[in-house]
Amino acid sequence: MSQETGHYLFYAGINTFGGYKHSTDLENVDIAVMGVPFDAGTTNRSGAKMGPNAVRNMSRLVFGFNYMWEGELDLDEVCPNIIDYGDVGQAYGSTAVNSMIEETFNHADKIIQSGAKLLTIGGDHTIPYVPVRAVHKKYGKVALLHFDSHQDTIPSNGIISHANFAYDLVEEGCVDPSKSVQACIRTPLDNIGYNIIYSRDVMEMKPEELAGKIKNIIGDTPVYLTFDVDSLDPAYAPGTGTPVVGGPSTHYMRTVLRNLAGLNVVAGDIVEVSPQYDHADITALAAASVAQDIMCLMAHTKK
Ligand SMILES: [Mn+2]
Repeated sequence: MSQETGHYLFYAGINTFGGYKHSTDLENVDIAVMGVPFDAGTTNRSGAKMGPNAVRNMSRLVFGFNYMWEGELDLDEVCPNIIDYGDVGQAYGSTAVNSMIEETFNHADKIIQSGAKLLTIGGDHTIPYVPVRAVHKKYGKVALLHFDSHQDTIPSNGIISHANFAYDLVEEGCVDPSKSVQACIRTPLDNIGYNIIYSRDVMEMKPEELAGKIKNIIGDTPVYLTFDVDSLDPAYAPGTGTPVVGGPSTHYMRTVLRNLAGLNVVAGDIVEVSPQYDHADITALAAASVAQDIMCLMAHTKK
């Protein structure tokens, strides 16, 4: 007796993101998914370097279906050439941050210049330094759409951690904060000019309303979307280094993303999954699901 198996059985075969082929050939690629297994920037509990493979593993359970976008967009039809680019930027020791940034930039730049959309799987929140610089090089000043419980706007003053990119990238001129949104914030710092939507206000809004506010602010500016998994309440994403209670559910945020269709998302990431603190892969599953939504937002611009 033979059975039809293959990619429908997520536990079998070599692990690639979503079951897409592993390749670094960028010819006619629609979306490249790249892992950056790096967490030397964490200020509290480390472990996010184990994130890319944990998210890859659960992604194969997720990508057999696409319920959130049914009737709106068929990802594989709009984007027939999606690749798992593999991992880059792994580094340790006293030069880890600079090594990660240098190596990862070469790959991110190549992917963005090829015309492909780039989705990076972290890794900690140091990672956006790299793809945001790469998209700035191609598109000029971009809007940052930043879902997080933290603002990450502490000036690095040269000592780069996962808490600085949203400040430094404005200072560098890569991000226009007046066109950008930080949402789900619940550890307030000084505001350096971003449109901030605090978590307590998010929790009072329907997801459609939050998406509408975001679209009004960003308009048609090219967007870099960074999704810290700790934007979700720890009940839905316990496997992360710096959890903060008081955030939305995974379904709520997926509905927000679904309602952001039309934004010009040129690249994005999902970061801060730390499988060591996870339970039953709940956080990796959430991250893989959100990754699918971000890819659909990217695909939507090609429709
Ligand atoms: Mn965070």
